[in-house]
Amino acid sequence: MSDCLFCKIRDGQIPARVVYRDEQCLAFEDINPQAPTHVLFIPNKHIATVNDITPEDREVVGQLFVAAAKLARERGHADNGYRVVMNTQRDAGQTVFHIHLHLLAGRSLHWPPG
Ligand code: DGP
Repeated sequence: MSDCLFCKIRDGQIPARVVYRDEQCLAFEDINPQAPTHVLFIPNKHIATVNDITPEDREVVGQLFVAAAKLARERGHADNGYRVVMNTQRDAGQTVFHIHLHLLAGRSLHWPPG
């Protein structure tokens, strides 16, 4: 997947402000933050959309949530709250086709999102 932007960030070919890394996933600051905390959690494995997640991806997808909750706790967002969201395909606004869990926090978040 040499054309994938997030694979290039994973491989260090494109710079990003990395805030977390483990054997299964990587997290970095969103380039266009929509909240005081806006971090993207990606699996190291290239998975294009939620539609492409298979049963064998259960662990790595679960790890995205474990890592996001850990960072949210570390940044003091656990009590006030935060949002984790994975946009899927065009109508949801997915623009990068390597799944990523958005962690948004640090302000009051509206529901439903636009
Ligand atoms: P989505 O719309 O759900 O596909 O979110 C893609 C996010 O990726 C969007 O919030 C902006 C972010 N993004 C796009 N290009 C870059 C980049 O080169 N670096 C970083 N750090 N984030 C990016």
